[in-house]
Amino acid sequence: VATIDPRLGRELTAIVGEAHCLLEPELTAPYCTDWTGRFRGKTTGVVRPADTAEVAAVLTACGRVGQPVVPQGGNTGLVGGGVPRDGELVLSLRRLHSLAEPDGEAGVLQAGAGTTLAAAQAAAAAAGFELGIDLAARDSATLGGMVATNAGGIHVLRHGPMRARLAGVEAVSADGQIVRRMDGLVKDNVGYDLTGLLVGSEGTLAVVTEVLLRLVPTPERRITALVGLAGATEHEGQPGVAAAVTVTAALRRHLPGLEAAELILPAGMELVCRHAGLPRPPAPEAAAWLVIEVADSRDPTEEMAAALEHPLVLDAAVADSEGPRSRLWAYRERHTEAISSLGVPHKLDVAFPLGRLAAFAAALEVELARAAPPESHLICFGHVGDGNLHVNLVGPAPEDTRLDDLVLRLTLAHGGSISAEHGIGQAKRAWLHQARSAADVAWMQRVKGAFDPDGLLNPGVLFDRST
Ligand code: 2HG
Ligand code: ZN
Repeated sequence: VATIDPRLGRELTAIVGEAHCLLEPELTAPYCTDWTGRFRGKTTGVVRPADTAEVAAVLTACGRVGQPVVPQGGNTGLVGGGVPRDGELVLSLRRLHSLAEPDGEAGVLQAGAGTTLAAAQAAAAAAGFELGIDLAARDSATLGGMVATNAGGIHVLRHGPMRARLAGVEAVSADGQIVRRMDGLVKDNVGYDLTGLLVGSEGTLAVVTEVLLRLVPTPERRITALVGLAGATEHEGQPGVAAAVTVTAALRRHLPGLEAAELILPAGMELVCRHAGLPRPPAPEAAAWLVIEVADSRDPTEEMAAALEHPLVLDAAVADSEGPRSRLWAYRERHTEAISSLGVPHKLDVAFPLGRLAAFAAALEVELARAAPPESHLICFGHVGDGNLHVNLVGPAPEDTRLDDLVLRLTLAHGGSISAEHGIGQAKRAWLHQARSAADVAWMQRVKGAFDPDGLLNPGVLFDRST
């Protein structure tokens, strides 16, 4: 624990109330470790403001004494971007969970930054809409955190990432100024796109307090399939991944309503079945599986069956109602917890042009077989429709980044991105300069300096502390 400046402690208590200014280690502990258990640090305290005015007052008070702050939502981040490192104050946004009635005419939903994705989805559904964004951590992940990380998830293929779903934000700067861009105008070119700039800024520029999300009408029909594939041995690269890429490309061409194309490989399938006690999947000996989802105004069953007439498709299980659909999704969605049951994972969230994914996966297997200790596990899965692979390594100690280095070096060598949807956080900060040009990093640092000249917002995330 780090000790708080006593005057600041009194001021924060006066702003948020005693019950929401946590200074005791037993109370602050859950805010100090990330979901994976890999990132943990010390904090001076946790404040839980109730509204935007209180957020602004907290930031102003912290600014006066130079107290650094880590904004935190549902604490489901995977790159250590939402937990304190060295005595920062945790600014928890979870109490900002106001949720307006969906505006069906404008097709938008207004919600506080601390609203969980699941709560926002339920509000949209009650009015006949969806958010067009979904991910496995929906019950805890908050909308503000999803803006800060430009979260992606399983429907990016059709509706884009958080950046595309966002019609406006309200945010507070390090010096307590509030900016609202919540009109939801599709056309609005008055100066810089501040909303766009905050998406993916990982809490380093301002604190998001409210969001306006675009809605899509709930489709009449939605079907999900778990499809076992034969290895595409005649293609270059890892045969299961190559098959998934080939079949996904075919599905995309023939199924305009394709919403999700998710990849599972044998190591992950075996682990998730064992961990979650799931029945054997279709084609148990497959080289890969796809979870695909198609949504349309008409019944897409026949269209999907025709699209699955592909030489690499071995077998499929299809579901068109809620219970059976979520039973198929479990094979994919329970990967993250199944992996954590093996130990503290190293998570490398990388993306490639589709044509390079299989070659990367093959090179990864070869290099890790050589470099990884024999008792370690490599589990890869992800959003194949977006070229996004979640490389999970369990074995090396949390602070041992030699294999992380190998994976990210290989990623760059294959023309990929070192962060597809989880962000840079503290986990990948050291690789920023290899992934972006010197001029690019310099521009980003100028933006950071303009928004947060004293470096009080999420120091040590994205950039080194010294920069
Ligand atoms: C997912 O796609 C999340 O389920 C988590 O992005 C990925 O656990 C992971 O590596
Ligand atoms: Zn993901």
